Amino acid sequence: MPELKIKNSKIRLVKGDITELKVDAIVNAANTQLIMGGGVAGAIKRKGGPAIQKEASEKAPISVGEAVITTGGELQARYVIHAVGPRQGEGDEETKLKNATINSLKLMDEYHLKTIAFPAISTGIFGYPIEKCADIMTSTAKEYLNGETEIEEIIFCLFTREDYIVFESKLEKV
Ligand code: AR6
Repeated sequence: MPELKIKNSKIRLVKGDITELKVDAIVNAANTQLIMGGGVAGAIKRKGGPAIQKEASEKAPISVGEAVITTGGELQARYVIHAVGPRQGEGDEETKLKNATINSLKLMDEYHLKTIAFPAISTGIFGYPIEKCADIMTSTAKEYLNGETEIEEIIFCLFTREDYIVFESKLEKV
């Protein structure tokens, strides 16, 4: 079940490269310094050009669980939301990942944006388990869409088939 309808909105799963998506905003799995390294950030930097890092640096540093918005540069997406997830083992990971997700969604409403795509934040270089990430991010998205929001679609873009399957099973249960 790759799609879940909630009120007037939906949550959808996509397998592939988040930088290819034509949505209002894609989410970057960022760090507190907002310095774009490898993983999703590296792909965004390569495809989106230098304007994104330049604007992000002006807003740094931020705390774990926070998010900021910048231009999408040369990407198909109009904006990039830089959300900082926790590193595995630093403590309070669940709350921090939940906050990173909520704060990204709040920025969407502040900017009156309708479609957003998230990667599986923290599950690459930061080493957080994909099952827990899927659990937290899908339930947070569902909770948010049940409230007052202008968001029409939340996409979770998973890079591998294995990660996609984990998200699919969690979405069925939320
Ligand atoms: N599209 C979608 N998902 C992707 C892509 C892509 N193009 N590339 C990787 N993933 P990561 P983190 C998946 O490491 O763990 C950077 O250096 C990947 O398989 O991007 O939060 C930043 O600058 C994994 O499931 O983010 C930070 O310092 C997920 O995206 C740090 O890494 C997240 O992996 C953030 O680490």
